[in-house]
Amino acid sequence: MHNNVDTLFDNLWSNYLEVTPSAIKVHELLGSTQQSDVINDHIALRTFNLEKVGLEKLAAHFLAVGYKECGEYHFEAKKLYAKHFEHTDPTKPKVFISELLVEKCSESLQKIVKDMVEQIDEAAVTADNFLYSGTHWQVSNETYKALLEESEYAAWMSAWGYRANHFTVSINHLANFETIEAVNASLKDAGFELNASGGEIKGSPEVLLEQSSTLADHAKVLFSDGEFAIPSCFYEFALRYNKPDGEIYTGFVAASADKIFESTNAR
Ligand code: OOG
Ligand code: NI
Repeated sequence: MHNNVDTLFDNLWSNYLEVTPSAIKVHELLGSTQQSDVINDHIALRTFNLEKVGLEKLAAHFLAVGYKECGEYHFEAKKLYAKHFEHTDPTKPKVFISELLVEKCSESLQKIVKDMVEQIDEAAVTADNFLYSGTHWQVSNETYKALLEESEYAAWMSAWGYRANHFTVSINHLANFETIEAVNASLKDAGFELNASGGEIKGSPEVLLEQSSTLADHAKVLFSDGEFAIPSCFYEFALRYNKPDGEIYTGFVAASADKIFESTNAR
């Protein structure tokens, strides 16, 4: 396990950039040419709720570097469960980890996912690099497409595995933008496509969090039956509001998160 939180995020970031080249353009556009100028509100990771690789196995890597569990979320229709984690240092990104509730899925999906997870070496799960280790299996594009029919989340996992599926710019910390509307307008002017599921802006000042996101980049995956470009990872934007007690809201909003998941859907 990592003992340094910054090294962990640096490694997650470079791994994310490998399949999300537009993230560099996003930073340039929002007034930065250096990664360190943009404060990330949070990152997100995905997994399956199987014993070997469940949410808690991913969380252990963050607990080891000073994170605490802070909230939980249910997504009935997508068959997902999630928790979020915060560091004692509030300038460190929050972490959102979800897992697919495999037993709620079809027999055929269960078999594919169990076959994938069986191929992971038990020791790999606690190794330093697990959270940015990608896939530990190879599926065919046929299998990917079959998963896509039932669960976009499962299909994404089969192709990309363990990596940050997005980073999130904290709009609160941007020097040149005050509103999420202004951020979205600037992204669209620059040619980015936004995730419009549930509207371009998810949430509101009333729920203390507004979010938007780009549609995932496309990147090539070497499947067992050939190379195909499919949706990889995306960038999110978050603006947080103060609670009545004057403290900033640090949680997530399930109804909004439900739509953010769709940022990896095919265009
Ligand atoms: C996570 C989606 C939820 C948020 O900020 O609400 C989320 C995912 O796509 O894995 O990131
Ligand atoms: Ni997010």
